[in-house]
Amino acid sequence: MTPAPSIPRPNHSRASSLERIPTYAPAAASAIDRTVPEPVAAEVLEEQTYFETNIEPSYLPEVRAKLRKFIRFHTERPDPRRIVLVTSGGTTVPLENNTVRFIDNFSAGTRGATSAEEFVDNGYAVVFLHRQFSLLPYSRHYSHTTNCFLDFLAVDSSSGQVVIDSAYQQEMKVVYQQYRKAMDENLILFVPFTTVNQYLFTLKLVSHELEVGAGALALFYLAAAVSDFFVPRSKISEHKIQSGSGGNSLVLDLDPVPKFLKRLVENWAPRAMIVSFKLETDETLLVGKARGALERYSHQLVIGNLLQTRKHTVLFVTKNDAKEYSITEQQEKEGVVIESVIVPKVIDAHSEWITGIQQHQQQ
Ligand code: 9Z3
Repeated sequence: MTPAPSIPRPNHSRASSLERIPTYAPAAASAIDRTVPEPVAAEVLEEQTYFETNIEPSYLPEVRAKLRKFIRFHTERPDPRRIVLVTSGGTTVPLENNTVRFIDNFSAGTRGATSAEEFVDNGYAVVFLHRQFSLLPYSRHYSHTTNCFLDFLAVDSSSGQVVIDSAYQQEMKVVYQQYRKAMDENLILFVPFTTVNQYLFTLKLVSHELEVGAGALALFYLAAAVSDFFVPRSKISEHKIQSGSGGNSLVLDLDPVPKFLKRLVENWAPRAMIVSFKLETDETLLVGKARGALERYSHQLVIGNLLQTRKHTVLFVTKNDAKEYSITEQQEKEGVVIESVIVPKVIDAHSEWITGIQQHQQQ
């Protein structure tokens, strides 16, 4: 995607105030470091237990109906479109049923939202399964406190009307036109989640619908930061945990979230190409962990990234290969995003995957 030209923001904007302090990226010493081995993949029994004992979100039938319509719209045309499921943002783990408190993670949804734009730019339709209120394709340029949209406005002295500041006209025009085209051509279906339970139920639903409706034309691009531990329905407190109830401490007893990737690959969407992301903070662990995930879940590609460098460097790990891709500091300053490198490479792999499946079907 052609990056919108980046224009230096004036000093008086909110973007240059304390809001720019990256409180979302804590000091490395306090960041996660998962040296423990990869948990085992969930099998059929874990799947049954999970989906029978945890509650299905009530809005799921509505998602199913919209999704079917969207998939049909893109596949039942003379030149069927490929469809990518992009998952984006972090899942929460509620500590109470009437949720006051929950566990969250750092993910802002930048990877997912930016990648969705790149996929649209390359002719894909996108099911954007995202954490509600995290970054969205296109509007990400003007949302959240680090890029407050009010800073892009000005009052026109002759008409007295609020207008886009002349310094940002060109940049905003490019983004707006891309946004308008994507919306007018029905290229993105926005599907929200907040909790890890909502995410898992919706992922299973979308997988099934894409398998049936799109087969190998479907691509899974799993960039969401999914919680590793949660409070299952059998253990969750109904009401707000009282501050005095546990004496001087609150002890949380969390269960591991089942790893459904193997079920997705083997059973939910066996004809689709599956790409997962692997996040680490220790560089020395990244290749081994990514390879471990690939072997355990037997999908096609793991994109490894480090918390500290994820905006400019990623590692593509396949069965026989590990290849690093980066953008330079200068490119980053000029507004080039690493997703403009990642997405075309993933699309090439998807093309090969489709050819492979077609050849297999002809045999
Ligand atoms: C990623 O690794 C994403 O690239 C990020 C993007 C979450 C780092 P942001 O939203 O960050 O742009 O701020 N996603 C996968 C993270 C993850 O939890 N993967 C699981 C794991 O590493 C496997 S599914 O075990």
